[in-house]
Amino acid sequence: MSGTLFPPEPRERAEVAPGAVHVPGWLSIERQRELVAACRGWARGPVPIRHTVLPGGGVMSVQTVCLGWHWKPYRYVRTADDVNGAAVAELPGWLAELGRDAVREAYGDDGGYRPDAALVNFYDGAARMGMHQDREERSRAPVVSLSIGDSCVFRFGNTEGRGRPYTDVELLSGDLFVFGGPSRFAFHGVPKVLAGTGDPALGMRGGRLNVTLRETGL
Ligand code: MD3
Ligand code: FE
Repeated sequence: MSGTLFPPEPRERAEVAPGAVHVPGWLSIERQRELVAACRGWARGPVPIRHTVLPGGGVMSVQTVCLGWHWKPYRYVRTADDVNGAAVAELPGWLAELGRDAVREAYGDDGGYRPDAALVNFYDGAARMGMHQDREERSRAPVVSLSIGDSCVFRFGNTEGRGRPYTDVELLSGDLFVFGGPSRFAFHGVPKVLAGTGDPALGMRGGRLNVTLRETGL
């Protein structure tokens, strides 16, 4: 009974800003299920998924686990001394390859993209991510973002500050977003997760996963 009278609008590929390319529905449902299973494994360890504690004492509502390099505020390290002291898991070759495919899909050329770090973020229905820049990487290579599970509102801002102008884009399960060129240092955040919108076939029991791939240049 779903979607017959009011089928969803087809969502089209869009360059939201120079270098910021949104490709709706890039990941097949099978790929998404594989990523969910892989994220379950990474969440268990060697460094368990956790709420990052910020230097000022704040605790992020998002839960994060890293591969390749561990991100702690505000640098990349090989051992998670802010969690359990363990060495971070390697970035699997298949995931780096998926990142290269993603850049080729967005730009038509992979530009020699060789990601060496992944951040996996889990959002429950109440989690948010405030407006920030990603500037701990020493490479200017693009960031690849893959969304799985519940939809969210993604806020893509400007390079000057956290405020307007910004564009709100809905990210659905399977969407790809690549941020390169002049968009690489734009402020961005996730003001809202649309709880309960994920396909039950993903086997997630709610929430949103976001996997980002980066070249640290380290
Ligand atoms: C634009 N994650 O992990 S993904 C992050 O959905 C992060 O979990 C959000 O922001 C999430 O740092 C947003 C989209 C994204 C990721 C990195 C970017 C957009 C970006 C880096 C530069 C510009
Ligand atoms: Fe970010």
